[in-house]
Amino acid sequence: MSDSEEDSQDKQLKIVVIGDGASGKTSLATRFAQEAFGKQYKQTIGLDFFLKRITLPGNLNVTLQVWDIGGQTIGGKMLDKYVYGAQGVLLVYDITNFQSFKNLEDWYGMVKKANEECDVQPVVSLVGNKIDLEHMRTVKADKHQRFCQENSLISQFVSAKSGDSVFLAFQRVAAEILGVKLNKAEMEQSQCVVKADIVNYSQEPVARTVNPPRSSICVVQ
Ligand code: G3D
Ligand code: MG
Repeated sequence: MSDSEEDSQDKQLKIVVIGDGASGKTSLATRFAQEAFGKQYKQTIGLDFFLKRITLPGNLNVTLQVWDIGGQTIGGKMLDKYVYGAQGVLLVYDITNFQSFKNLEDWYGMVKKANEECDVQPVVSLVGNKIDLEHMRTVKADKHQRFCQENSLISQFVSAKSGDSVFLAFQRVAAEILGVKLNKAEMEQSQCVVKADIVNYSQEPVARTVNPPRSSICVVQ
């Protein structure tokens, strides 16, 4: 089988990163996309999603369509359109900001509501970000764990700044969606980077569109 034939068989999964402003969503997405932290991605106004290909055990190539909700807040007009049809959701909070954790109940409620007509609810992971600031933690780990247990969420702690467990956070969600089991060695397996698409909407995306048209392309490496 040729490379192009293999490419065309890639599964594509929509993963949405949501949570309070300043919890680190953009930093997390940047880190995952570019293995970098900071500036570059922030300057890209109107980014809706990028694509990144990863390989799961069994040589299963998966392309993740990662959506960053930008500056939208709960109750935002377009939010349900971003979240609709997501197979995976990263619910992100800042471990040094208790309010960002508290607000996750609302964010999670919104996710469930936006997908209530879908046959399958998305795989959801609770992501405590900024673990490089452990000394400033205000959200106790047992509160995090309880929220996970009560709602059957995948529990993860990451640092977008240091890069700690960021790749794993996305990989675990993709694996769970596809029913693939990861062992420790596999979790550390190398990743393959593909092109990222940057989409700018001049108006609202059409409701219930998972693959909107692309207006420009940038290469993530
Ligand atoms: P958002 O997209 O959720 O709104 P951002 O959040 O990614 O813009 O991040 C908000 C601030 O938190 C940024 O700081 C960013 O650098 C910082 N940040 C994000 N992730 C981490 C992390 O893992 N550790 C630490 N220490 N800081 C993080 P500024 O100062 O640029 O506003
Ligand atoms: Mg942001």
